[in-house]
Order: sequence, then structure tokens, then C-alpha cells
Amino acid sequence: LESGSTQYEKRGISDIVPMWIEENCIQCNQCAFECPHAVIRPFLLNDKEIEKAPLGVKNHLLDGSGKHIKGNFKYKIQVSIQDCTGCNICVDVCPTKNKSLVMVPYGDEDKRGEQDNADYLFNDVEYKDYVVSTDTIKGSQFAQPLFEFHSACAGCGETTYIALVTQLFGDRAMIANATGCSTIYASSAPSTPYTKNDKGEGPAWANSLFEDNAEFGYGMYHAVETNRNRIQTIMRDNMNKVGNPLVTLFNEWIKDRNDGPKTKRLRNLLIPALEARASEPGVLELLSLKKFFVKKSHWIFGGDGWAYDIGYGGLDHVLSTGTNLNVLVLDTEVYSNTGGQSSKSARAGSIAEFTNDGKASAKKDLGYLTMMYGNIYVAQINSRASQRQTIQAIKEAEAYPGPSLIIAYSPCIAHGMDGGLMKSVDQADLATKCGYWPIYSYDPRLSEKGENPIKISGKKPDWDRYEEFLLHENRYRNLKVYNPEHANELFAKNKADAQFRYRQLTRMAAADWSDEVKVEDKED
Ligand SMILES: Cc1ncc(C[n+]2csc(CCOP(=O)(O)OP(=O)(O)O)c2C)c(N)n1
Ligand code: SF4
Ligand code: SF4
Ligand code: SF4
Repeated sequence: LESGSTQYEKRGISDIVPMWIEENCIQCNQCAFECPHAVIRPFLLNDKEIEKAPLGVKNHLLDGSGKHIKGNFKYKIQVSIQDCTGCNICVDVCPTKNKSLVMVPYGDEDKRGEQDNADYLFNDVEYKDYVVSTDTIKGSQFAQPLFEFHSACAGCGETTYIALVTQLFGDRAMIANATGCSTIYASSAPSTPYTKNDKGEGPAWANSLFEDNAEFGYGMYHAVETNRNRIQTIMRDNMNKVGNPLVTLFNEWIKDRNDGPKTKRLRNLLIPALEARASEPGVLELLSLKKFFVKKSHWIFGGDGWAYDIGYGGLDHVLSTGTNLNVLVLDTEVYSNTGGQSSKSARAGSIAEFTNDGKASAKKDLGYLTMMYGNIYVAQINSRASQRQTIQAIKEAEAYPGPSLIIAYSPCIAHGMDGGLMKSVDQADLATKCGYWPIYSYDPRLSEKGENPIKISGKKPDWDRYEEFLLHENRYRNLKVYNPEHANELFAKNKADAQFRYRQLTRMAAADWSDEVKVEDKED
């Protein structure tokens, strides 16, 4: 499949699309962060870009606000209306009292020339990801999403996370993807939403099977690192046979070979320096390995059916090896792609195939099980409840030089929520508020310093709203309709299970970890 080919589909599937009301906008970029389809984006324009812009852009620019932006750039939010699915997520997350986005008929925005505006901004204006730190919600959205316009359901809860990973690390990402929704919307012939930036860099992505995905990603890691070890050997062997600047660059690369941004800079210096010295020893072989100069960001994506059930043995094994890999579990608590079979991520009282009378047993706590290794970064995230914690966890996981597991709450059509996914922002927020989906991280780097590694984000759960959350979704409500007594029993168990897990988490988060200081640190 040709990378980035979904951009040519321009499906125009929604008769309503968001209109930006610039006078209300506070330039927070939360709409772009949450859009599951990478359809709404913020742009910063310099004078040259403004000069060439269509009138529809020129006449609707705000003075950029915030440090580094003010005085230097104009700001615009832009929707590519032909790619919009009308899911309403951007409107719901927009935090201004008078909404800065409203849904209007497609024809109105078409008449205003919004697709021409989008074509100009999306293709001819630079993505200025260097202006505001990408550690922030706002800054991350000035980076180009390298995953866009896919065929997931309108408002899908999985895809926001994938788009964000590509914004943060996409130009050097390598992704192994378990079969499931995330392979179908990523590779339905003839197009793929994975794309590349203007330098031709983008994620390398592949799917093997449902059951072997962790092992598949582990193999990718070793294939890449074997080549990178060869680079190091050639550099070491020839250090005394080449002159400067190669000696300096070789030493720097060997020291920083596991640092993504530093190896990007070194790659840009190494390639021309090597090309200018093609006759020196080892240089031609190094040039044949140039695509491995940059440290790859290794990711393993999959759903809960893969991670909790069918691929669990492999996932557990790969995590146990201590390898520097990042696992993202897109947790819909059900096998979504094949029509809704119950997984071990599903909870008591939920209805799915195999559990038509309500699941009797508790949800498996994948986060807790994995934390018990001690040396694995673990986080549970929910972007529609906290974008801040989501980006922080994804950044920390990637930076951790060992295995990481991120479990991401993913609203799905299979949940049958009131109002559909169009209303999933409030419902997902309630999932965290009521204790159904606590968000936390476990960072082994803190433990090594003798600090408690667990951070629970947000307020204490409001357990009184737990049943309200359950009854907003058909996967639970239907049991209440067909068998109310059984439903009451299982819902009580569902809540008690969640409360037990939360108490367990808070007990661990309150514990004294000072004994865990690494031995060499104690001796200091
Ligand atoms: C060994 C095997 N069993 C079953 C399937 C069929 N299958 C493909 S995707 C899928 C469900 C995926 O569910 P999940 O991992 O939760 O991902 P989601 O679709 O929810 O994102 C199943 C059962 C398969 N491909 N291979
Ligand atoms: S309506 Fe949905 S697809 Fe369209 S821009 Fe908003 S969030 Fe994106
Ligand atoms: S979420 Fe609303 S206020 Fe924030 S950038 Fe988007 S339109 Fe503007
Ligand atoms: S079925 Fe669920 S997970 Fe799959 S694309 Fe639709 S909303 Fe996303």
C-alpha cells in the first residue's frame, strides 16, 4: 500500500461538519488532540505563508497567543471537511463557555471554501512543532499526525492514541500491530492512513497475526538492533584508520546511539561526512546501514482480545525480557473487530458473545499483573478524561529505557452508549470520575530512587455515580432490562471489583519505597 493514500479518498461521508468560531477560541488545541481522525488541526503561519494563502485563510487568522508564538505567528484552526466523519468529539471537548466549534451543514462550509483552505494549510504550510514543547497538549498538536483519515467508526476511541504516538515519535517509529480493528482501519486495500512528513519519514508498520504480535515486535527490535550493533563494530574497528570529523562523530554516535533526537542530528551530520570520504575504510558499509543511524521508537499495538487473551503468553514473555519496547493496548473491553466477543478485559455483568447472560467473573487487571515485575513502566490512560496525563504517560513510556505497557481506555460502538460515540466524551470522562477507569502510572525510575513509583491522577472516585456510568451503555443496560435481579447482583460485583482494584492501587501508592534505592545509589 502506498503510504498516506487515505488523503486521496476524500470520502465526504458526513453531512455535518464543525465550523470554527474564532472569536471564542482560546488556542488550546484540545479539539485537534482528541479528533480520532486527524481532521481538525491548528496551524501557525508566518508572513510568507499568509501572503500565499487563500482569502478564506487570510480573513480568519488570530494573533497567535502564548510564549514563543505571540508576535511571530498567526493562528488558525482548520477542518478538512471532506475527511470529517461528523463524530462531534471536537465540539464536545472544546472547553470554551461559548463553544468555539459548532456543527453545521457540510454545504455551508463547502460554500465558504473550507476544503480549499484545508488543502492549502494541510499541504503547503509547515507543521511548526518546534515552537511550543511537544510535551504539552498545545505543542503536540502543532506536530504533523502521521496517521490520518482512516476508516475506523466515526468517533472511535482507539485512534486518538495512535495519532498522538505518530505526532510524537512517528518519523522514527516502527510498529507491530496485532490483528483487530487497528489493523483493519490501518490497512484496508487500497489505502493506508500511515503517512510521511515532508522529509519522507514516517512510521514503518506491519501486521503478522493476532496471536504473535508481541513476538513480532520483539523480532523487529532485534533485527534493527543487530544492524545497529554492526554499525558500532565498524565504527570501533575503524576509529584509528579514519580522520576527523568521522572520529568525533563515531564517538558521539556510540555514546548517544539510544537517544532518538540526538541520533537524528548525528544522522544528518554523518551521512554527508561519510559520502565525502567514500574511500576510507568501513565507510561504504556504514553508508549501506545509514537507515539504522537513527534510534527507532519501537511500538507494539493491539486490542484487549490480543493483549489479555490470545497474545498474552507472548506479551508477558516479551515484557519480561527487559527490552526497550513500548506496548499500547487499545482497550475496548471486548473483541471489537469480530463483532463483540467477551475478553478477559470485560467486567462482571457485561453482555457480549459468550457472556449473553452477563459476564460472571471480574476483569483481569493487566496493569497490576505487569507492575509486579518491578522493572516495567505501566500506565492506564483515558484521553477523554485527561489529555495531560495521556501525553505525559506516552512520553514517559517512550523515554523509559526498558519495556513499557500503556493501557488506553477506548470507547467503542460495541459499548452501545447513549447517543453513540458522538456522546462519548462525557461518558469516558465519567468512566474515570466514577472509579470505573482510574488513570495512573508506575515508573520504575522513581522506585530506583527510593520514591514511590505510582502516581494516581485526578480526584478520588465518586463511587455514587458508578451505576449511572453502567446504565449509559447497552452492554450493561440490556441485562438490567432482561434480568434485573441478576443484573443487580453482577453490577454490585462489577463495582466491588473496581473498588478492590482501586484500594489495591492506593495501598501501593501510599507505601514506603525507600528500601528500593538501587545499591550503587545507596553507596554514593
Ligand atoms: C488465532 C486467531 N483467532 C481469531 C482471529 C480472528 N480475529 C481477528 S481480530 C479479532 C478480535 C480482535 O479483538 P481485540 O484484540 O480486542 O481488538 P479490537 O478489534 O477490539 O481493536 C479476532 C477474534 C484471528 N485472526 N486469529
Ligand atoms: S467532527 Fe469528528 S472527525 Fe470531524 S473534525 Fe471533529 S472530531 Fe474530527
Ligand atoms: S478546543 Fe476550542 S478553544 Fe481549543 S483550540 Fe479547539 S476550537 Fe479553539
Ligand atoms: S468497532 Fe470500536 S474499536 Fe473498532 S473501529 Fe469501531 S469504534 Fe473503533
